[in-house]
Amino acid sequence: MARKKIALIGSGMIGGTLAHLASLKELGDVVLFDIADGVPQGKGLDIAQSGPVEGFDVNLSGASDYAAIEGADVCIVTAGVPRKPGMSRDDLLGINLKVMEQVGAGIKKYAPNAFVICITNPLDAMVWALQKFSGLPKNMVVGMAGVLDSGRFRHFLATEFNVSVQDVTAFVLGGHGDTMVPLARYSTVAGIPLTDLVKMGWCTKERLEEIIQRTRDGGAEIVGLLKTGSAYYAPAASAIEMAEAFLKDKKRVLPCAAHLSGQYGVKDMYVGVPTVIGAGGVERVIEIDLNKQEKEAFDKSVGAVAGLCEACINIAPALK
Ligand code: A3D
Repeated sequence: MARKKIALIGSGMIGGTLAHLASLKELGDVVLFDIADGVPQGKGLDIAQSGPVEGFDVNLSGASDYAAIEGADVCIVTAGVPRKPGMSRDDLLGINLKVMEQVGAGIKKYAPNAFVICITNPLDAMVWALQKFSGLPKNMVVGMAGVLDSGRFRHFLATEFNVSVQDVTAFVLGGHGDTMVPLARYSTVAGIPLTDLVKMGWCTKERLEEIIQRTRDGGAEIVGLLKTGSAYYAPAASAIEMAEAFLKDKKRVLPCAAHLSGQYGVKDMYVGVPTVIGAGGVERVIEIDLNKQEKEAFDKSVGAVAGLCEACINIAPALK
């Protein structure tokens, strides 16, 4: 059986980390693509030279011609620009929308059967535009945000409670932005909901609120520290988890920016919801019960994403 092919469109900080992780896990052969000629080739060669040391058999190549992604099984898109301190994700919209148009055309021509994971920000609007530009089936185009946001929430909770990250599950809904909705009721330590842990005295309601706010600001905290760009290790690890779920048909239950066609009362938008990812791409969108307060927070987040999609349509009317 031939190896799978993973195309990384954008070979910057996240793209390079994706190539490294995909190689370490032997998920398939890796093609790095970027408009900055030399960067994908250089990173590919560097990682390939770690192969004999790490013991992985993966062909790594770099290119600045879309023909190189031909027949890819998975495309992970990070092409575009990241945030600098003081910028919101939404400030990136104009530049990155044009990038999505080029990337969509490249994928449509050379990798129409791929499972496409978009990471470029502002995430929910970019993945929506990328699906339209590429014309790929909606279940085969998905955005990475929820795995990262819930990973941040899980890390903060595990540290707070002094328990293993393995035993903490967390649930984050909505858009990948300041309005994201971490759900305490559906987040647990070994199955015990956070709301019960508060009752059991593990932490106060106020402290939990602080952790939730830190989760919402998780990306900005790292941008503020790095000063030259945004997070890349955890975003790359999160996208690899999604790619692996598809390639190995694992049917993982993962929060992703998925296309909604009426679920949660949302039509033709990408918003963070729990999904099942397997060989069929997004095989199911899981609709959970939200209480009044959660629904209000979710709807507010959806409203923010809708505003970004409108802004995209103003720039590229063909998206309508
Ligand atoms: P960076 O290291 O700048 O890499 C981006 C790469 O894209 C660069 O190498 C560019 O040369 C390349 N590029 C620019 N335009 C094009 C184009 N038209 N075609 C092909 N390649 C192009 O950024 P990064 O890797 O740190 O971040 C990439 C994106 O991910 C940014 O938009 C970030 O905002 C976003 N991001 C999203 C999350 C989420 O959780 C959704 C987290 C972190 C970063």
